[in-house]
Amino acid sequence: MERTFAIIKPDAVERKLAGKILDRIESKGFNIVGMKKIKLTKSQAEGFYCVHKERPFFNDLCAFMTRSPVIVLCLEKENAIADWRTLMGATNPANAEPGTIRKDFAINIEENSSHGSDAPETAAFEIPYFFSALELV
Ligand code: 3AN
Repeated sequence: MERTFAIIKPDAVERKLAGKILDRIESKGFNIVGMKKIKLTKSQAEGFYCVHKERPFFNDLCAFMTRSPVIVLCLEKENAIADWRTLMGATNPANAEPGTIRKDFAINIEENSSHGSDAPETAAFEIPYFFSALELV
């Protein structure tokens, strides 16, 4: 079994798409081992996205991620990291496969409805950034 970290981003929570996204997650066989709704502070968003701090979209991305609540998740299944990225689709919804979350729900490359760890090392940073061991059940 593998664990990954996921976010239902502000654009999706605002449009009340959380239930539809959670339904897709459970329908694909993921166990939700951690879940909470939080409103990120600026410093929390900047710390989470620190790998992108030199990118031109960094400030806009942090402003977007802090404008309203998100739902953070720890998901578990075999091959969870790759399978969650497949279910999300490409970063830019214009390039996402039909039937993916980003194709169906995302607004644009920034407001793209969901986040997922891209590698085991990323998941190992991102999961404990938001969850204590006691919150993963
Ligand atoms: P992914 O979320 O698919 O792993 P990353 O890690 O490259 O993509 O980017 C992190 C987040 O930064 C994306 N989910 C998206 O919200 C935003 N982002 C990425 N590339 C751009 C871009 N060219 N312009 C605006 N925002 C972007």
